[in-house]
Amino acid sequence: MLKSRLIEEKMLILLRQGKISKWFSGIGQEAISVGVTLALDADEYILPMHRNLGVFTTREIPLFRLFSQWQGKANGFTKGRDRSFHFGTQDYKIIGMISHLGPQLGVADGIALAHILKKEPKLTAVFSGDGGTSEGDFHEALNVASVWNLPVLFCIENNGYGLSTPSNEQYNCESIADRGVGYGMEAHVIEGNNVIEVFSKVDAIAKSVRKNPRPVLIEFKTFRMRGHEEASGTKYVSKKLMNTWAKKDPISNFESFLIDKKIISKQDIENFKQSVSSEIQEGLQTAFDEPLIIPDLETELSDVYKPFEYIAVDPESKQKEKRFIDAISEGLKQSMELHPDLVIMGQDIAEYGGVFKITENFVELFGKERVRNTPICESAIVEAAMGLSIAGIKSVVEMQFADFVSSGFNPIVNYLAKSHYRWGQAADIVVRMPCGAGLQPGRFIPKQTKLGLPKRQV
Ligand SMILES: Cc1ncc(C[n+]2csc(CCOP(=O)(O)OP(=O)(O)O)c2C)c(N)n1
Repeated sequence: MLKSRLIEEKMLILLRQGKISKWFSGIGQEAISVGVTLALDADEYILPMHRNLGVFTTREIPLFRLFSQWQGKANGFTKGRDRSFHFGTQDYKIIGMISHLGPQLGVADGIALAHILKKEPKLTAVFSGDGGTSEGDFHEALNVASVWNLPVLFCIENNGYGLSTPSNEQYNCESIADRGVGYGMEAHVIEGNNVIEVFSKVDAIAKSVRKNPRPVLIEFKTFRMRGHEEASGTKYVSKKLMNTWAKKDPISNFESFLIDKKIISKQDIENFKQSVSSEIQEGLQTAFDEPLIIPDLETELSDVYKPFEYIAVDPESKQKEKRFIDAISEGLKQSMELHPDLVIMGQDIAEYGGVFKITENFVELFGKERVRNTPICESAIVEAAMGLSIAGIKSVVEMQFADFVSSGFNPIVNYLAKSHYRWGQAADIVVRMPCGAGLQPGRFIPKQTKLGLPKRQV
């Protein structure tokens, strides 16, 4: 916790010196990031948000790499394309956020699904703030996790505000944990500023989830001690509230506890501060000394798509005519045979066979684990597909009708399309969407013809 705090204090100085451009402070909330990360095994994925520096330090990412990331240098994680926490790293099993907050929650579902499919006794932890729980992605992700019984810990840091909006303007229930009932999900409230409580309770939950996979909603009560980001200040927060929470500082309280119990001395704390400060100084120096990245067009463009080898399959000599729909079905079937872990997800695609019967009999052939009916939630399923890809499993997502892809717009354009460019993560996903003309169920632009009849615009 102290390491994370001291890094932040240094970043606030660098911000004033104009050496970094932005900072989202997690000061006062360190016990949650650190306690949750300690309760996870090192090979379990964790999906942090913008205030979770403690996740990165607890996973022991060398500091020069973090500083290099924020300086836009090559030892960072995004080749200088992003100077924030918007990156992931498979080496440390950390999957960073996209700016839109909520999509992380569905991605965690996909990673957890991969654990179930691979029969691994592992869980995934994902963070959100209280504000982020108002997004549709939150509802979709929790619902999917519950219906599919996925081992995800949904860790909600309730720090009182979403930017300037207080909790009572964000949601209208006593506690965010109360929503667990509605999702059919176990839920807990944990005192988020007490690292012993955070660690011991999350550790017990995690051990139980590994044995008996299920989603769990955990609300951590905490407080944001600084502005949303440094430029925005805290004018809208009363002094009284600030003072109350200042007394609950997770670090000073833990230090007092350790000193009272004679586990460490004041001198130990001083020594620890000294050694962390020099580690920070060294890391910063390394990052500052790194040369600037000179971008070139070829590298930029070649990182947009993950390179792959296209294997052309020549047509058979014995060709026969078939309906387009049967060709698609056969193609999918061949893919399911070629890739034994490929998963298809979509509405009504299992026993019912899909609205166009493309996946008829697929459940008999490949089983329900791989041919998955989904709730009606395009966003969460696209996000789950991303999670599967992160965990090394291919998927096909079927949009029941092409028009509904717009409900999955954000994760497609911002997660699937950009992850490889941002941090080298492939989105090994096919989004399949039937479209066509002639049925007139959707919108068209009526236009008067010479005959006065509307002419279809396709
Ligand atoms: C979809 C979306 N809308 C708006 C924003 C701008 N924004 C960034 S963080 C934030 C507040 C988030 O509040 P909360 O989830 O409670 O997390 P906290 O910042 O308090 O840790 C807002 C409004 C955003 N990133 N994404």
